Amino acid sequence: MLFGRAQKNPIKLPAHDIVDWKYTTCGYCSTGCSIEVGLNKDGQAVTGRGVGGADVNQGKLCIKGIFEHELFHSAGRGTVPLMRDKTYEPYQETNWDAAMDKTASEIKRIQETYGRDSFAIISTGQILTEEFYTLGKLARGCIGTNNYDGNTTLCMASAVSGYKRSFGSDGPPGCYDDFEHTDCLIAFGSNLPEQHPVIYWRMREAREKRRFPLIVVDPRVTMLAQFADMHLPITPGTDVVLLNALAHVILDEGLEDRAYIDAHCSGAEEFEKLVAQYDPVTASKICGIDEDTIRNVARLYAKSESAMSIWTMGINQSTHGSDGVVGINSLNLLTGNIGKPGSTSLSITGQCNAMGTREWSSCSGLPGYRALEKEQDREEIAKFWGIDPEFFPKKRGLFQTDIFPAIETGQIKGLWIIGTNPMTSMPNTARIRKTFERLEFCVVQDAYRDVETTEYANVFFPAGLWAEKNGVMTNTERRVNLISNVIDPPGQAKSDLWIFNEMAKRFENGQKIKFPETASDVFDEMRELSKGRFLDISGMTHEKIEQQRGIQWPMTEHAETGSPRVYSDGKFNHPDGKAKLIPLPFIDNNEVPDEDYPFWLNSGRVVEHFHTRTRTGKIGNQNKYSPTPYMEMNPDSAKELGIKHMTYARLVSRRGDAVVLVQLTQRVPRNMVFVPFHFHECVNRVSLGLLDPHSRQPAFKQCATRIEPISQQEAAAVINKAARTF
Ligand SMILES: Nc1nc2c(c(=O)[nH]1)N[C@H]1C(S)=C(S)[C@@H](COP(=O)(O)OP(=O)(O)OC[C@H]3O[C@@H](n4cnc5c(=O)[nH]c(N)nc54)[C@H](O)[C@@H]3O)O[C@H]1N2
Ligand SMILES: Nc1nc2c(c(=O)[nH]1)N[C@H]1C(S)=C(S)[C@@H](COP(=O)(O)OP(=O)(O)OC[C@H]3O[C@@H](n4cnc5c(=O)[nH]c(N)nc54)[C@H](O)[C@@H]3O)O[C@H]1N2
Ligand code: SF4
Ligand SMILES: [Mo]
Repeated sequence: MLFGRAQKNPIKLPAHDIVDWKYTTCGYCSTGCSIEVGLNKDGQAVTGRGVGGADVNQGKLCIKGIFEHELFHSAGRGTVPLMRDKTYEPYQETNWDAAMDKTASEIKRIQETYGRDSFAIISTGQILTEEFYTLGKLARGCIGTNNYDGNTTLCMASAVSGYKRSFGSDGPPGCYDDFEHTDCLIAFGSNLPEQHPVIYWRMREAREKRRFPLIVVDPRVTMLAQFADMHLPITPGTDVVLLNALAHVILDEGLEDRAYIDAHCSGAEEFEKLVAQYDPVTASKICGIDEDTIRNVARLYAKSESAMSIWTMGINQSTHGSDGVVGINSLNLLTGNIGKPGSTSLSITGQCNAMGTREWSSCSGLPGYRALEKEQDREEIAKFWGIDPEFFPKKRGLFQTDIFPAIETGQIKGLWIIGTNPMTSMPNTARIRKTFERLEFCVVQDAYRDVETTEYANVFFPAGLWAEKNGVMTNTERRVNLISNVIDPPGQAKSDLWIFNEMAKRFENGQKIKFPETASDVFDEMRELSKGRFLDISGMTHEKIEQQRGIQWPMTEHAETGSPRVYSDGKFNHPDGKAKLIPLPFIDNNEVPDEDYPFWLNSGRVVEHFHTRTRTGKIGNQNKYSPTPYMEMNPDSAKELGIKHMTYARLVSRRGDAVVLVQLTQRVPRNMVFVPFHFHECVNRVSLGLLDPHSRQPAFKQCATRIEPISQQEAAAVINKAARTF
């Protein structure tokens, strides 16, 4: 007879008869969890599990990783190349040669008619590093357009810009192991438990062993804020003011690490002069955090033996995004908290391979953190690729957020979109829609046929995704990990690497430059180009990476393994070897709530979904848990407007409107609503996205909105229309 749990709710694991487990790395967020996909005797991927011996996740996975193998059979995949002359015509199925020839001839026609930069390329943070490097060769070396960028401008551009300004180079200095050593952690605008669940688990494990204080700076009471010792509900867009005030207190009370500043930083005098203006009383009136809390946090941070800061989109997606990153870096420089165990300024990256594109795609320059602005870098790469250095522009072209306005004004006439869905993810999508209508030619390369951008494309290239391909990705802590080709892409879909290689053959320089067919041969080129550089990967091979379950750069040629931290010697990448303390005057340039639009509109993510839901929208449990566009709203403000829990309401801004289901919660203050951005025709119809002057990243998280009650019947009609076919 069975008793207790065994009788009540026996757990039965489905029997899958796995004959082979294949090693790979998760393709959603930047945590970089190692996964094994289980194949049955028919070679079908039927299950997945975390890899026990992997440093990053030690066997754990979040809901997205657990069900990732279901992607191989998900609805809406592209399986055949498609083509049409006019975007109002239906697509015709075609073959690769015809689709490629058409695209190459349109690129050439547009470039010959309007100039080389009139054809733009926008890529992603979600293909493999070898693919990024190859795309860079194609875009910079063969097609030769300078208007080549990626969706990382919506995501990591502020972190990149801030790291470059402070330290002289991109590249996050710390690692997850820092949680094991730190005595104090501040998280700025980062909701780890939902967005990086396994990094959160690492942090929580460390905190259970040694109870270090956790301070969360976020205008919402996020899940992370609920677990924090202190929550600082900052006024949106004012983190720079808080950071200036923290620096003010540290300097005013003599808590800074003067020896570190003297030895390793430049610009201290100007910096000190500026932060002198941001006393806690003045700052509290702007950033909404009371003066004593500012003082307490400053003292706690500066007096801790080791302290670290992490941040994500609450900082990057702001008109002060780059400044926010610089401010966080300065807080850590000021207190000597860089490059030591438990001491770091660590940007939590977003997409699985946002780091790979930063390092190797040539979007913002040339491969291996080289710059177009440097003659030596141009010459090195031209020589390595076997082309004339004069083929390269001498400074970078437009960012993604400037490419769209350039289409609007007719400067750009053709566009190739790879692995990104701006129809849903860009701010003010009504404007993006009109912009797409102005293009003479558009090609979309995506794993999914039903991605919204195909509405405006002339050609569609069906791509393989994730473990249908072979190559590496770099995670938040600079760990390069392997994705292996568990199964092949469906139908005629091909890896992005194959597509770039085939396209290169159609350009003159494509005959001169070598385009290796296998990812490991491409990786060999990258290793060669990385030798002696900050991001040295010359000691890595695909085999070593798999054996070690990911390796952190730098790893020099004869090294046994990688390096957990950079800047440990206090030597930075500016020409004088020092880090810069940069003064950050604050200018209030946001759209702020007023009488007509009385709420802050904040947006972000939920744990179940990834971005524009091309993937997670098709996976049973994930879509079941979060099936519809919704908005977090404070019960007090809802009561004033006569809006009830779980009814629909209309969100209105100066740009447009959207209909959402209302979730009443104290998680947001009375003057704010929060909407996940995963749903098409939703929050980005309303958002503004003012740009950061340094990084050109949009301030997705701040604009003003009004909430209106709506007839429930009308609302249901709007929601049904916006919903995809799945
Ligand atoms: N489940 C899931 N995980 C993901 C993703 C996903 O789509 N789904 N996407 C991945 C990607 S690409 C990214 S970039 C990351 C994003 O990861 P996160 O940045 O952690 O997620 P978000 O929800 O975009 O925003 C984080 C927080 O910023 C806060 N915020 C808003 N304005 C401000 C402000 O002015 N100051 C401060 N300090 N905070 C503010 C918001 O209230 C929100 O709670 O997640 C990655 N992981
Ligand atoms: N309001 C608001 N808007 C936001 C944000 C926000 O917080 N608020 N966050 C911004 C941020 S941080 C980000 S990163 C962006 C993300 O925005 P997008 O990049 O537009 O979002 P995704 O849905 O991830 O789009 C990736 C596309 O790549 C495809 N894909 C996946 N794997 C592969 C592959 O291997 N090859 C190819 N060719 N295609 C592939 C997917 O099917 C999908 O269509 O959104 C931004 N937009
Ligand atoms: S935490 Fe990120 S990398 Fe890990 S399983 Fe989840 S989505 Fe994948
Ligand atoms: Mo992102």
